[in-house]
Amino acid sequence: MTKRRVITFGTFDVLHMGHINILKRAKKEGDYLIVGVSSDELNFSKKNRNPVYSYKHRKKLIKSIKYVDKVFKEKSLELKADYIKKYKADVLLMGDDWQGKFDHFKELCEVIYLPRTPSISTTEIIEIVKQRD
Ligand code: C2G
Repeated sequence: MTKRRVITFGTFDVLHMGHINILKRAKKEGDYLIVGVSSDELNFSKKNRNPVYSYKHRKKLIKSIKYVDKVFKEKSLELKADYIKKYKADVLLMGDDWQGKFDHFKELCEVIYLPRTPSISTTEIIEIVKQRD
């Protein structure tokens, strides 16, 4: 039987339970999980700040998670169709903060949005740490 390949994307800066939960649930949707980790430049353009951890470190962290089979660099938000085709993804999976944003890829693969883990985000962790100084 052919493997069902799932692709997901994210910055995954300051790794936390929300990230682990979505990767675990993403893997359950198939057999092989491919993760596009945002480049530092893409993160800056999305969030207007540099990531706390560089791409090199974020890639290493994501690669070491047992649910993840393959990691690559997401260089642009506009390249999703190319990545879906290149990695032969059967499913594009994202957290529901992206609900509806990727529906146009339904002609290429299945598109699934999963609920975000409540009450945790990289931005919030950065704020908490700042307040402790
Ligand atoms: N996430 C989650 N629960 C949280 C926080 C994040 O489920 N509490 C999910 C997000 O929904 C996303 C993934 O974890 O699917 C990665 O989150 P981010 O690093 O914030 O990713 P983002 O910067 O939104 O990048 O091409 C799309 C982008 O690259 C996604």
